[in-house]
Amino acid sequence: MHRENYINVLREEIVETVANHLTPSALKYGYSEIPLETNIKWRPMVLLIGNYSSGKSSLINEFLGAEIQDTGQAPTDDSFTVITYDETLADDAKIQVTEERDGKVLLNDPEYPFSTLRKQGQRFASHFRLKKCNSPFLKDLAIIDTPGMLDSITERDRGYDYQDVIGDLAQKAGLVLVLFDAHKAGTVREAYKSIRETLSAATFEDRIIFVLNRIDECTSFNDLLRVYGTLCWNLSQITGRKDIPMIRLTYSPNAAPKTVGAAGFRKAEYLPLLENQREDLRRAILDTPRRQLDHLASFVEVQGERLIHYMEALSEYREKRRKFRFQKILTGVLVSGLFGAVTAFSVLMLGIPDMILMGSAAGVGAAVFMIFWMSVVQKRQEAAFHQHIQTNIDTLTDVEDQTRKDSWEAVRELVRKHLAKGKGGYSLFELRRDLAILRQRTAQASQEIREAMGEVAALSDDEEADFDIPILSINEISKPVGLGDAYYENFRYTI
Ligand SMILES: Nc1nc2c(ncn2[C@@H]2O[C@H](COP(=O)(O)OP(=O)(O)OP(=O)(O)O)[C@@H](O)[C@H]2O)c(=O)[nH]1
Ligand SMILES: [Mg+2]
Repeated sequence: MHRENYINVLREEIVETVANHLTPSALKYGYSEIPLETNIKWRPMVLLIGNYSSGKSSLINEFLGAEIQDTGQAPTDDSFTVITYDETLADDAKIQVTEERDGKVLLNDPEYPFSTLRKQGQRFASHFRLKKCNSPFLKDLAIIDTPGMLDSITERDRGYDYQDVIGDLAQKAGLVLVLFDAHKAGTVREAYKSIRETLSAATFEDRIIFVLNRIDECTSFNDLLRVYGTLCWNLSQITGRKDIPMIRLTYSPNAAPKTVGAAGFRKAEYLPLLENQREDLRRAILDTPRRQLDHLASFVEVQGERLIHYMEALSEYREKRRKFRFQKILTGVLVSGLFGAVTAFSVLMLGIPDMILMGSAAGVGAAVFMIFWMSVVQKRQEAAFHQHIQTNIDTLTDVEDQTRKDSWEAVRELVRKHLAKGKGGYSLFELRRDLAILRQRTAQASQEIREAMGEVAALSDDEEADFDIPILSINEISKPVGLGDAYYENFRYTI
């Protein structure tokens, strides 16, 4: 089996591992409302964002080898288009759009990872679509073209939360290309917000590539340097980084003559020197499936770590609550006993020295007091305890090192929210058992994934990989022990 296939099989197996071994506990204990694999289950995605008319659609057409997306000088396309592979046509068929589906299908079909965007409403659904295309470029990935960013537009004009959608898609994407054009190297407002806030929250620096596009339109090499300098300055201001992020310089040869006018078009002499940049960009895009494997491997480790930390905190809460309850009940029993004794003594003081009567009075007195204790005092104390823990949530965990600090930071609010909601419908015993299983499975999965990743790194492009299916032996354990059939049948996904 070749490297690409090995990567694909491994990707599917990592997703399966998440679905089988992390998701059941994540859903059961309220760590997540949707299956954890929702964002990673589909093919690797490359997201293109950027100013309007920065040449996003033209560059996509360039890579796909056909006019798949509409292009034009004015803000042309106000839709999000997911372009994916269609393998049904013969290899030598002309590259074309083979099927189009509208947003509603895309948002509701569980095959696709876009159900999280349903909350954006009707306006968004009508600006979201899928195109299938037989370009070989798409064999192992999908591309998402987006509406150009503008200065004047507001959320109300768009009718959905544009930044939220970009953030959601960036989170799912293995690579995000941020395009600027030579005319608008000073960034527009929406682009500023996307880079400064949305992308930094949704993805990682190493998944973002900045591209200065349409460089053929610079009038001279000097002009190109000025534009490049302006963009570097703007980007360092936006990102707040001292080092300048790597910027690829490119253009779409097929679009270029159209804009300048075939007669007036003269290929600038610096362009041939920069052709390799588009090739680098093409390679970076095609490398997304492999890069995404790294992301998936760390996804399993990070989510595993966080989920374990989350469940540990819940377990600590239950443990504390059990001790507290036991102490208070014991106090109740002692006080009730005392109350019974006082009742018996009162009977004696009334001048009735009858042992049976005194004993009955003590029993009734103690029982009445205990009922009062359990129904009033105990309840109040438990409510106060519950409240106390929520305001002192950090007492539920030790954060002995930076990794633990980071994972606690990520789950602290989730724990608080979960406790605020109430009971949870599981026992401490179950929680501990599931936690022990999860610890063991996460360790095994991380170890096996690391070994398989080592295998990928050692393989060259045309080398045959020698391996058994499944690559990860953890997938032979298909259902987590302890979360049995009843759990799967009774559980309702709350997407
Ligand atoms: N000279 C030149 N023109 C380009 C290049 N890329 C795109 N164009 C032209 O610029 C215009 C806008 O290109 P699009 O690809 O539609 O840009 P976009 O970023 O998709 O625009 P929106 O979808 O409206 O945000 C079109 O007229 C293209 O022909 C390029 O590299 N060089
Ligand atoms: Mg476009």
